[in-house]
Amino acid sequence: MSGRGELIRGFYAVIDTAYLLPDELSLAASSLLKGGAQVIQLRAKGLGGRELLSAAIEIRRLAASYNAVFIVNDRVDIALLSGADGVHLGQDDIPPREARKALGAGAIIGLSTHNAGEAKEAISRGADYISFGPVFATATKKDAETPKGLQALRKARGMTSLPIVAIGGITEDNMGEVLASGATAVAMISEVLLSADPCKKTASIISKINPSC
Ligand code: 3NM
Repeated sequence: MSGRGELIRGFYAVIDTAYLLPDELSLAASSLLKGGAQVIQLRAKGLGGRELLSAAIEIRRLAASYNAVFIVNDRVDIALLSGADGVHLGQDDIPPREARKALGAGAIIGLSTHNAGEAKEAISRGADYISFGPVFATATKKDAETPKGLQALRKARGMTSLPIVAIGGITEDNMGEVLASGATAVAMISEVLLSADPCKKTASIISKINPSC
């Protein structure tokens, strides 16, 4: 396994414009980082480049102050210009190897996968980690595929040595079985961003993943 993906484990926080206005992004990032998030992704579908870059630069600064990893969804250009640690790419986005040409050898490159075949191919495509989903039904991603379930997650686990970030319908209640099914990390969007207190929610999730005693 490439070592670059090793930092992707535990709770993978996502700051998403599905639930946040552009001027709420950095405050939300700050809450999740305060709650203990060690990985944070900015996912801002539809936001213009200027606003997106300015949010990315601010979240880059915040993440660095917490020693957390910062990943930009989809946009290699924004990852490069904001100095992010990496980028998360869909199957039809710029291929991982091309993204690495722009971002450099040390960049952490994630690839979305939705079945065992895509999970198997990810290493040879140059990814450092994969996401796998949707594990359960989700209202956050409008074009999400039908839920794959834990059996498919276990199958994907058997196909690759890369870290797997499980995504889609994951909650504090079901994350235990998701991690037990082979996920290296769990990504949650609505569970955290729609909670009454995203900082406390993050802290609670993390304390269950890494009990301190
Ligand atoms: N990607 P929530 S599912 C962004 O299957 C995303 O690749 C998915 O949001 C995939 O935690 C998803 O609110 C949405 O269900 C996850």
